[in-house]
Amino acid sequence: MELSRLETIVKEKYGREMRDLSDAEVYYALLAFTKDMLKDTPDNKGSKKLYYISAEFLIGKLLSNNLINLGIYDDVAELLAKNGKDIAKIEEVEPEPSLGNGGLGRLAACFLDSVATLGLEGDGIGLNYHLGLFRQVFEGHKQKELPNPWIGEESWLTDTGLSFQVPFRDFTLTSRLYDMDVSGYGNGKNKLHLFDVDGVDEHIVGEGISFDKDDIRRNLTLFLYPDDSDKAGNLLRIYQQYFMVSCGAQLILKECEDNGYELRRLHEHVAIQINDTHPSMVIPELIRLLVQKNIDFNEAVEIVQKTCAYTNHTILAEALETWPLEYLEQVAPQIVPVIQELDLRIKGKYADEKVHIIDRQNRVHMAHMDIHYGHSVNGVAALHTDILKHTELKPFYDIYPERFNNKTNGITFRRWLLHCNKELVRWISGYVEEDFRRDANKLEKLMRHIESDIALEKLLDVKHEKKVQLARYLEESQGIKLNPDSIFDIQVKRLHEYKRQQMNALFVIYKYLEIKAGKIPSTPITVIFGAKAAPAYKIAKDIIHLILCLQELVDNDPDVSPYLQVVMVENYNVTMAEHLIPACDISEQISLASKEASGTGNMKFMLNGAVTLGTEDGANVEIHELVGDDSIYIFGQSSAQVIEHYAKGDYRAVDYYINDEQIRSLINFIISPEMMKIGDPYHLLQIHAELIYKDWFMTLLDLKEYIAARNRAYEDYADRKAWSRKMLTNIAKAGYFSTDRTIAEYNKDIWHLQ
Ligand code: B1H
Repeated sequence: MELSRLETIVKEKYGREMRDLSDAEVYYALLAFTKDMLKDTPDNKGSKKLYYISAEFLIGKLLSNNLINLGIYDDVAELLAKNGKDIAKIEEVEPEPSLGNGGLGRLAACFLDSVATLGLEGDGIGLNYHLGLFRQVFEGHKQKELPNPWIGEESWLTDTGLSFQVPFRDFTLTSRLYDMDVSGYGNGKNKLHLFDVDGVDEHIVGEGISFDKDDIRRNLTLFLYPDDSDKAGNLLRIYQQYFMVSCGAQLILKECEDNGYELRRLHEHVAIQINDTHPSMVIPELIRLLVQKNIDFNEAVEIVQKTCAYTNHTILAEALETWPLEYLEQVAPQIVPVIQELDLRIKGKYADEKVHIIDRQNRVHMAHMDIHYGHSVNGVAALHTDILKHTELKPFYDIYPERFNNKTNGITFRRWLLHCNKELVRWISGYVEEDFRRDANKLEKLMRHIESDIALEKLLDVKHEKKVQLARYLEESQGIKLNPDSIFDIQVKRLHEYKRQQMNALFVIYKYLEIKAGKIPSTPITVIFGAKAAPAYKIAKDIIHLILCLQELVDNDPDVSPYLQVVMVENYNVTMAEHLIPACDISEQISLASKEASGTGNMKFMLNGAVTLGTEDGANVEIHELVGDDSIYIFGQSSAQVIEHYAKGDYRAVDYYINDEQIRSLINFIISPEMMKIGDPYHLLQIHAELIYKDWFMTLLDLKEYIAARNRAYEDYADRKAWSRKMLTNIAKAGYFSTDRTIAEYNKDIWHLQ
């Protein structure tokens, strides 16, 4: 069978037997073998094709994902074992592509997996960042950023030889297209198209991740989200975005023409999903290109409108892109008249300035262009879509109610269950006869076993085994020792004030002081953080500093360390998530209500039997509805209350600080002598002042309720049987959050493929 091909590759490549190869050699043989297998997998084909354009695709390592989807993982693992090789060790050799920063990019990757799995024809379009986001290291309790090169001599990328000319004001760049195959689970394949430029030069990177931002020919595809705190950074982002969409638009039109389709009928053969506003310029660019191909402007607008749809992922003001028209003029002047004309048509129709594309300051509101000139706008969880309709984008909803729709996010169960938690899969298989691998809703059948002592005990055993495995992994990879008999309480996600890692840190201080005062927890507690902070986001970096100082404080305090441990893992990424999530007991989803559009980590944790401690925000609301009050810990003010606080401006952190002795003591501990001895007084004072005088994301609003809810969860944890019922309920109800469901909905309501 096919596996003999692997043995042939090994012989040809190395002239030795597999058992005599190093793990790295075996990995590269497997890479070649899997690429070969993918070549023989049929392409998904339909009369209409999806293009998912996104600045990020956080795909993670691909070897085991592809082997699972090709249906040969077990056979390969067995063959390796026969040759004395451990597939888990071999997977470690693969560098993780660093093409995303968080949920938005990981969602795009899960989507590609489900689109392929459902047999739909749909490709991703993005950029081939050579050095990724950045690699995080800790030095002196601080985050330091380093380049994260991930493209080796041999990789999943294939040079297609295809290139396009991208005209900028001052020069033209020739792109080069690299493709990766995207396998579907037991189905055909699609592609991820990553555009690049030949001239990009990694040697221009100096100290850390600094480089000459003006040298576009050599820096264009170096990094994802280069620092945009100055004008050069803003221009570079626009260069990247325009480069991505111009290449994408040219590819789409080329494929359409190659298929013999008329460009006038583009919308019958193509659906374009605009992932947040980073690819929004695809709208004017497509119109420009269609006009160049002799289609009348009005008709071009209509065609593009019927082709494009926009997903909104956030209501945070700073993430809603508006570009000065003058900057667009400097980078790609050819699309400016198109945008101006699109805007004029809106201004002619609507007096309300809130819906204009170009505002009085001559800034272009990218989302506004997407909404007016696309046919669909979706939010990513029920609550988020409601907020878009009735608050953030209300003036647009009033004009186009039929365009607004919700698509609650999901996760691919191939990676987040089949790959990362084989022990749990084995346990599920013992209780669910139906094919839950293909239909995630079948997990619901687990509920029949909610009273089965033996099922529950075995479930606890699985969790314990995953905790032991995590402990081993962290010890080997980062030298961190964990106690697998403690509660694993985990918050991993990008660092942002609205996600409130600082509130979690205040709980750690609370627990530390409580233990110091002699109140010992019934079960020891391990609090795990993982988060990268945007390099220019000072407060986020101060929060990391605070957590790392707490880690050291607790570690070195023999009164406390037997009962409490704080760990911040370095360089949190997809691979780390795959180790952490299956081992988690309590999943921290504590964003300020209304601010987390959906969250997808919450779904991964739930699927792996963790119990959520969270606010009624994003998809937590839907998790709560599914599992019921007994299998989740909900606390804090509602999104409606929070939105009202912002409207009235009546939240004052300093009032909480003055009026509540407990809150005051927790905050003041940040600048206590013991903390100042460990940390950098400047940064500790910064975060201390921030929490008292600014606290834009209302940490103190929910702090007391948070402490109470978290303590309740810890107490409940001691009743192992009752806790395991909560775990089982979470796993059983997670089926809704499969991206197979999300993608089926996108297809039914927006794309209409096949
Ligand atoms: C999400 C972003 C994002 N929403 C701009 N918006 C960025 C916007 O550096 N930038 O320019 C980076 C990221 N990311 C996330 O999307 C939401 O916060 C999550 O709640 C959501 O689950 C995820 C996927 O929809």
